[in-house]
Amino acid sequence: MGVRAYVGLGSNLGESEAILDSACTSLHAARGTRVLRRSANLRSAPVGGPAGQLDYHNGVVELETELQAEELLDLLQSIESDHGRRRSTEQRWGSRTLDLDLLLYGEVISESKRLVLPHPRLTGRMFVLVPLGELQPDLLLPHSGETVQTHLERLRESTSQVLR
Ligand code: A4P
Ligand code: MG
Repeated sequence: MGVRAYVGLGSNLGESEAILDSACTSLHAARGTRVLRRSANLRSAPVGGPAGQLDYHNGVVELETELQAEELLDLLQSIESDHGRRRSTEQRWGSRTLDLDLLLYGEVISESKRLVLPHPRLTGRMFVLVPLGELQPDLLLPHSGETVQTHLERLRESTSQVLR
């Protein structure tokens, strides 16, 4: 039995829906990793970053993986670059063809330079909590001990983030 992990998918450049589909296919085909479930895609206004960006398409997948967390991050970054992501020429939070964020890797908490788990902005983002809550509303987040649903309800009361 592998580790259960959750990956956030995002795109706001190019054929975003087709890119997210293709990224899921690549994840499922990768050694030691399979996609168990995928949320519906949702569209949302960009959070942060330069003005004038197009809306994002976002979703979340649930994986079972035999990879170590850092190996899974390597896989996510190689799938991003296969889909035209060019980190070196980007502005922070600028438009991108594909962003794959490792949201949760089992119950691991990590603060290493390269990998922070759970993902540091997970609980502040509607475009992550809504699709994650569709898959696993009762999942306990290891750093807070609270469920996805609880975080989602709290964020709904305080945020101005726009979902379409
Ligand atoms: N890194 C550390 N922890 C992780 C993790 N858990 N998962 C490091 C993935 N990467 C992690 O990421 C920068 C570095 O974070 C990596 O080298 C890795 O070692 P990146 O993907 O190169 O750059 P980024 O995605 O631009 O940076 P960042 O700060 O991770 O941005 P976010 O948080 O991913 O936000 N608005 C909407 N509506 N929808 C979106 O999807 N996305 C962003 C990007 C901003 N606004 C958005 C959306
Ligand atoms: Mg990212």
